[in-house]
Amino acid sequence: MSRTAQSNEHGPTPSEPLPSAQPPIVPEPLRIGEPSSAAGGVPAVLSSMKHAWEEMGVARSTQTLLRVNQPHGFDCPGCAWPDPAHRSAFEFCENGAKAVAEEATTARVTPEFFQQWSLVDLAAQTDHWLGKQGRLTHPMVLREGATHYEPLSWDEAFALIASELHALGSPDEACFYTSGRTSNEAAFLYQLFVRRFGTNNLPDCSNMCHESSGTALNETVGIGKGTVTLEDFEKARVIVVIGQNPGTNHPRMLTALEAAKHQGCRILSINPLPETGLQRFKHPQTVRGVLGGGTALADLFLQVRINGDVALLQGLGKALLEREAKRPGSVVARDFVEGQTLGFEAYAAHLAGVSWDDVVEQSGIPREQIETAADWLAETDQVIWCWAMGLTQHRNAVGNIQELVNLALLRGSIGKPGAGLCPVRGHSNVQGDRTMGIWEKPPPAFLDALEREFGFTPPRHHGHDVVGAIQAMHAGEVKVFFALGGNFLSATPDTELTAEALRRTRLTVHVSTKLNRAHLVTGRRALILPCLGRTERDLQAGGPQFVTVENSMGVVHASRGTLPPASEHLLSEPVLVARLARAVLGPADALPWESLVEDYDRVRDLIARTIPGFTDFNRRVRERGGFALPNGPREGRFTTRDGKGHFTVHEMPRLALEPGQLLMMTIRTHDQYNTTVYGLHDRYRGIHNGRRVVLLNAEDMKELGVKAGQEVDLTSHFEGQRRVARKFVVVAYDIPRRCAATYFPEANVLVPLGSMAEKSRTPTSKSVVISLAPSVELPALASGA
Ligand SMILES: Nc1nc2c(c(=O)[nH]1)N[C@H]1C(S)=C(S)[C@@H](COP(=O)(O)OP(=O)(O)OC[C@H]3O[C@@H](n4cnc5c(=O)[nH]c(N)nc54)[C@H](O)[C@@H]3O)O[C@H]1N2
Ligand SMILES: Nc1nc2c(c(=O)[nH]1)N[C@H]1C(S)=C(S)[C@@H](COP(=O)(O)OP(=O)(O)OC[C@H]3O[C@@H](n4cnc5c(=O)[nH]c(N)nc54)[C@H](O)[C@@H]3O)O[C@H]1N2
Ligand SMILES: [Mo]
Repeated sequence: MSRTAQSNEHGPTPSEPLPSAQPPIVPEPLRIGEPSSAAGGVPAVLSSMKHAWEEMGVARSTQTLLRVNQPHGFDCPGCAWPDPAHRSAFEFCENGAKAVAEEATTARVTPEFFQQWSLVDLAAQTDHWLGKQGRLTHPMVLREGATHYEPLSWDEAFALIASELHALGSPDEACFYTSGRTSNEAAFLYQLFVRRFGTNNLPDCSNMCHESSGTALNETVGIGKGTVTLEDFEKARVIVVIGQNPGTNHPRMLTALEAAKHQGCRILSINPLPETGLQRFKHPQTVRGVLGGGTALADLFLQVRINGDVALLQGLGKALLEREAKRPGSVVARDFVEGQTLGFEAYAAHLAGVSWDDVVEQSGIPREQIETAADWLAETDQVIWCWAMGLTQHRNAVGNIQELVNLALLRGSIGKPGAGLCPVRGHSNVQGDRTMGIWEKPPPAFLDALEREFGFTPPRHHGHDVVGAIQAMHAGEVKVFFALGGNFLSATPDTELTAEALRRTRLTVHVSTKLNRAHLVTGRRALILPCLGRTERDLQAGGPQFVTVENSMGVVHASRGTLPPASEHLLSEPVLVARLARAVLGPADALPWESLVEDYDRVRDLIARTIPGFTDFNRRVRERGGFALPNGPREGRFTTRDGKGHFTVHEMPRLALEPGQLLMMTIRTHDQYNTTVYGLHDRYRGIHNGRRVVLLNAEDMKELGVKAGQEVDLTSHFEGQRRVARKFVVVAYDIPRRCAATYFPEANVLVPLGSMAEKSRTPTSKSVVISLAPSVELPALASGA
């Protein structure tokens, strides 16, 4: 396997293969069992312990896991679900334990490792294998034409980036990506540096995630965030979980749902799949949960067709308005609607024209079930709407979310206890990063504040989002790509096209904790810059530092690592950004970058002076549990320009499939964190030892003439373009007709770059039109050809 490192001035010869952008297709001894009947319980405890012990050993596991989400510990790098006021000693879940183990592993990726492994050889390994190699220890460079990374000093790394950035024709020829784990302090400094450099090219993972929620909510209620707190879950009478799989992706949310159930709250689950976590939950950290039968969660499960949500939500609205017509004043929150909202008449008129036949056909839900759900919504206004990627990644994603806002406005279910909107965020600080100004379309007021505080003229024209960045790199308009975290190559749509876009740049830079495929598909030159993770001690000249994050419910709190750093060569993200800024902006730049990061309180003072809601930041963040940011709609005040909540009207999208075509969603297994593959078990869905599967309805399988266990090639269809992914194993599953499911990121190659949500430009990762055909053996091709 090992080849010696070598570089030459002329780049790889044409016959040399390029590192592959997609994981290799390896034989997987797939085992299909029954989906689990309950989430959590003993298997969850065993699974957390297995991952933790394998990566960290027993003593380190105990020491580390006891610090997760504690007042003096670190924020779990898993998800953005908030911490309860009364925490238990074990305030983490199975998948949080895996996220922590992934970072706190004792394995290391050293310069010797990179000397042994060429990029082509590394790219032939699976994503699971890449992650298992451990933490990155040194800054590494891929010189022009080289086949291997080699170590370099931090100063050399920053000088190299500075020279490439200075050589650009305009600052807009560089893009600066952010993944949502970056702390508030690092994010604030980063956007400040990027804008001082002169561009708003700040794409982030949010563009692929909850951008549709932000767009939908800003337009209708005036804030791009949710309006509930964790306490609202204790008071709600109905909680709707739509397009979200909390059992896997936000397991601690199940605790809140279980508590709500015990208070008599009903739970309505709307999903194409009967996700285990929503059916029954055994709390893995209570005796009752581990030994008992657990709690049945969902009272009603509406098995909606993929992208049938607008139809379903309009059906619910229609059913509510029919009840109102029978008993005027019984359902529509008249005072609220008249006093605080606009657009109700147009909405009601539109629903009057929607036919029940269309609702039932397009949603796939029988009318009786819609009527039952409508009865619940008519009985109480204490309703919380929770959603995630099942709503945000469709062409009509903004419409999906605005239709549920319509229902909340109709019943007056915003701005009162036990009611409101709850987009459940993904990355642990994705919401905070946006608050700090990581946004390619910064609001003018934000730029005005930067201008006032820092005395420079920030660029005003909008920058590239994720899709725009890929297109611009592909067109040769963006020549330097810098990523603060994440795995841009594998997380984005259209893997092969994105790979080509990255390869056309002059320089790609990744600030990372772990090795991933984005390090292997590079510009002419590339850097890997290793940084501290959440779990690690951050010691600067001013003493031990902590950082801050904002959770899904707008609460800002501290996160303090305790483990010794994985290597003495790591920089913290704030320090890394400050040193980069100095190298690029030069000694004359007036900001005291070096001293700012000696003590992060100084960064927080700048945040307090520029960002609304952060007054007295340093004092308030030291209070137990942190503090909540202002939220108009939560406080009963819409913050739209006219101060009103807005009803909106949307055409019902119609399923338009040709014979043989299916609508495919790309989803997460129980054993991954986005592109990080922890293991090969999707335990709750009963799929073991493999990820290259396609879940199909048994009736569709018959019609298409495919059998369980058979290998098929998937072709996606978009505007006359075709994309192919080879060798997926067919699994018969409880999924609506003409729907299919595959796993992210293996199926990203099928997601067309041009297929985006209207307004939010989020790739439509849950609405991919595919057809399938039995796999045929192709003659072996050189990889990358
Ligand atoms: N362990 C773990 N935790 C995570 C992550 C992880 O990868 N692993 N990722 C984090 C991130 S960044 C995010 S954004 C969140 C993601 O959290 P989720 O949004 O829960 O993640 P997905 O697996 O994409 O699941 C989408 C869910 O929506 C359903 N769905 C798909 N299409 C439709 C539709 O058209 N209508 C409806 N009603 N439902 C639909 C799917 O069946 C699935 O249950 O989780 C965060 N937490
Ligand atoms: N088809 C399809 N595509 C999708 C989705 C989907 O549902 N379907 N979901 C989308 C969503 S919701 C999201 S959020 C994106 C995710 O996109 P990204 O955020 O870009 O991807 P991740 O896989 O979360 O990034 C993992 C990498 O982050 C690095 N990392 C981890 N911790 C740290 C840290 O503390 N600091 C730094 N600097 N680096 C760190 C590690 O090197 C790791 O390899 O993917 C999107 N892509
Ligand atoms: Mo996400």
